[in-house]
Amino acid sequence: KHAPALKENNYKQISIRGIPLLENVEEVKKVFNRHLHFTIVKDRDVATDHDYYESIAYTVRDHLVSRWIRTNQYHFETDQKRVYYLSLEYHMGRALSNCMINLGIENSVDEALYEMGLNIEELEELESEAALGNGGLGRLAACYLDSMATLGLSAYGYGLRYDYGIFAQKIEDGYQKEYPENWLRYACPWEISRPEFLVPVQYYGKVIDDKDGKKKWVEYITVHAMPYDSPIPGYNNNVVNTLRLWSAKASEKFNFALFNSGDYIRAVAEQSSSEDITRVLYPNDDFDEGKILRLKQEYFLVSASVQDIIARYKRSKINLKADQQVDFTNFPDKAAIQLNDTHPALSVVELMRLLIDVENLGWDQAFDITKRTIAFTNHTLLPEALEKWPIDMFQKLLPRHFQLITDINAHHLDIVQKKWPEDKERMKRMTIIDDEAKKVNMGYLSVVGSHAVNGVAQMHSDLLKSTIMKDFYELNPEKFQNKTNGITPRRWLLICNPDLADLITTKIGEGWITDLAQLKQLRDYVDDEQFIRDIQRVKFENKERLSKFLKKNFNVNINPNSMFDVQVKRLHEYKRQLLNCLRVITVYNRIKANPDKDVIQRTIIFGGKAAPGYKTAKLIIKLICNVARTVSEDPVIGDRLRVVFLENYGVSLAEKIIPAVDLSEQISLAGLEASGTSNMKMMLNGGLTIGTMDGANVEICEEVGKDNIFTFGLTYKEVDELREKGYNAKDYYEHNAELKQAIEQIRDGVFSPEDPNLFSDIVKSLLESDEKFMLLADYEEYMKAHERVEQLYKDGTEWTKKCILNIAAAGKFSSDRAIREYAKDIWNVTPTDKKLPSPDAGRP
Ligand code: T68
Repeated sequence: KHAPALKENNYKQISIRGIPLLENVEEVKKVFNRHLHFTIVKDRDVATDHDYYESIAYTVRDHLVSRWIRTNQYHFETDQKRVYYLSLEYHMGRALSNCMINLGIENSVDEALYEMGLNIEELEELESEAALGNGGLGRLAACYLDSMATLGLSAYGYGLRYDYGIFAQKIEDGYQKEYPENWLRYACPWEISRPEFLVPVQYYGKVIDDKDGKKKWVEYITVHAMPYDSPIPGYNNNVVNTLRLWSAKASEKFNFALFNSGDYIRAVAEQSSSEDITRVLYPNDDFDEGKILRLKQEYFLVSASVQDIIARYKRSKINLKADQQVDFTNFPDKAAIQLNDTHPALSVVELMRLLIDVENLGWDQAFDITKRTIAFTNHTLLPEALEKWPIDMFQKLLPRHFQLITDINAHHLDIVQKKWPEDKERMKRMTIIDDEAKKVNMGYLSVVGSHAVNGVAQMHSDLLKSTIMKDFYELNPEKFQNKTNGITPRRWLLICNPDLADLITTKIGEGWITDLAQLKQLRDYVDDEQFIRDIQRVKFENKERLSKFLKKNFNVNINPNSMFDVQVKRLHEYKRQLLNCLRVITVYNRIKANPDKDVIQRTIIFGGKAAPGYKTAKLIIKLICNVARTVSEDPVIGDRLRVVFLENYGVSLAEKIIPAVDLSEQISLAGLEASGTSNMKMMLNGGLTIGTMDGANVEICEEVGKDNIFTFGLTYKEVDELREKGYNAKDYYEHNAELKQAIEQIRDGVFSPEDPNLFSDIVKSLLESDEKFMLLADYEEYMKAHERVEQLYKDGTEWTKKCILNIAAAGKFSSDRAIREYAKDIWNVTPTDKKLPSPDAGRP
């Protein structure tokens, strides 16, 4: 029953990657059988496909282990500066194919499984994905781990091991429903728990003055952080770094009073409440809910990680040799801590606390060390996303930290006052602790406690300096930098689009895999007719594959001969899926009005999760689904237009969609999307962009040239001016008949005949209160841009040439480039392209 399609498998053998040695294949089979027997404890009569998946995962993991141990030994020996990436989110996706590719063993594994009658692609689908992130921010962390390992950095990711990552999205009757996703139901073969490195984390209690005049935190409760380590293999360099995720474990002392009072059962039962800290990922992107459990999570990550970092410093080579009190003077030369947004901003205060209260350093030295160690990345300008904790809540949960922030703030305001003695307003604006609003501003804390602050695309970094961080920029201009985001070319081309990867390699060799700028050599082939045909064939086959997958898994029918026009990303008003929807309605109306006109066939694909509490976003999903239904039920439309909303968009689905994209929708209002990264993924896979001048779109346009991208809409400056003069939706509504018609149809229930008022809130906000997202202001130009798209698409060759130019220009958007910049400008560490010795080559 496992006999795989022979043709497909034969085809996969014809590959430029890692020629399999028969020995390896035999070895893989042996290890696989050993794991099925000894680890899974099954025989072939009762083994399930999932058992086979686990056996192959353990087999691949075995290949990692000695490299992993070796990497740690090597990092100890060389004692180079370590980089610590702290993030509340890691959207890793599946590990199996990534590990096989990075280790260069995928062909041996393929062949071995084939000989045993198993199909690797089917088994891969059984891995539950580690979806411990919301959107771009969590995926960025995952791409950066891949690049740090590939560049040979001694780097560690620190995060939380949520029992439940992002929810599973189902679309029921057009509505989003959220279901918990228990990704740990089957044990995860990639993680190793390390109970011996358990770390205590403290909450609540109070601070007293000790006899020797020191501050002492007492009467706190303790929760333990249990580390789980996962391997992060570099590409083909024998490096395996570590992602350490913390899980909350009750401390036996948690309910000491209850234990002592003899209420043993209750004491044990209540332990689970402290373990709730890492139960679930908050499903908001670009939104701060301000819940105490979230603050507990943030401190949990920070405290466990910073203690771990200090412990590693203390047992590092220089300190073991020193044979004396550990000297923290060199700490910033041995550790760099990067904050992925403000979520781990408490690192500033926790490092201060540990240096002062535990390591007995003076305040000034502790603050100097802290600033030189920590750096901060901002991912958004949206006011509703900026973290500000209520003073009461903060002070109760973390009394010692509140004191330390008060001290840091006093020190900071002192400097501000010296620089601008007369400027009371500025002092008020710049305070970390806002006594009027009774909030602690985590963004300001992050800037004050760091030596470097960066945005995630040039435009975003510029706006940081001129808007939300203006005062701070004027105080410390030298801190502010840009680090334009990137994506890993391993997962987002080599693995997800193997046929395109092979095609590129036949032309320019495989250097691009670790040096993506080499793609520019493809420009030499832009007029090569055979190459153009090959690119077209690969794209078509990817579209066919996606169509089959959607048919099989979602019973969705799409036509691979149509243009795949795709907007997949979290659902958020600022990303303007609703603008796309208005466009869809207009296209629909045009076909109806002019059924004999020759138009290109389009499949318009949406996908993305809305935060469970975000009503408007959820209603937009419903509208898109209803429009899709109306279009598909209309006999006049035929195969000219198809609209689909794909369920449960995440990393694994993205890997299937991205290679099949013709047109990439990146249509946020200028100034609101910090960078975007799906724009980069689609470009790299030969999709053309239709987009506003926002985030990294600006740089995509610079790289590929404005003739090879469809830009439209207000610039940031124009948005600013329009807001200044007053945005009036009715101006656009009254002057554009097609726009008016589309909105009226929504208002009149054309897409919701069973409940004509269903979308009245959407209509109301479009017409009365949309100065935030200005949908109508960009509608007309958006429609025109789509007409240019259509014109070009009619000429398959010209279209494909632009695809080639886009791939050729995507080099800048490699996360390797981004990490090289962080390494040089922020962390002061040096990447290497040298391989570590392979495991059979003796200890380094
Ligand atoms: C995204 N932010 C940016 N936030 O929106 C996107 N927020 O432009 C950028 O490309 C990406 O970060 C990477 O830099 C997010 O994804 C969140 O997910 C988030 C999570 C919790 C709280 C706030």
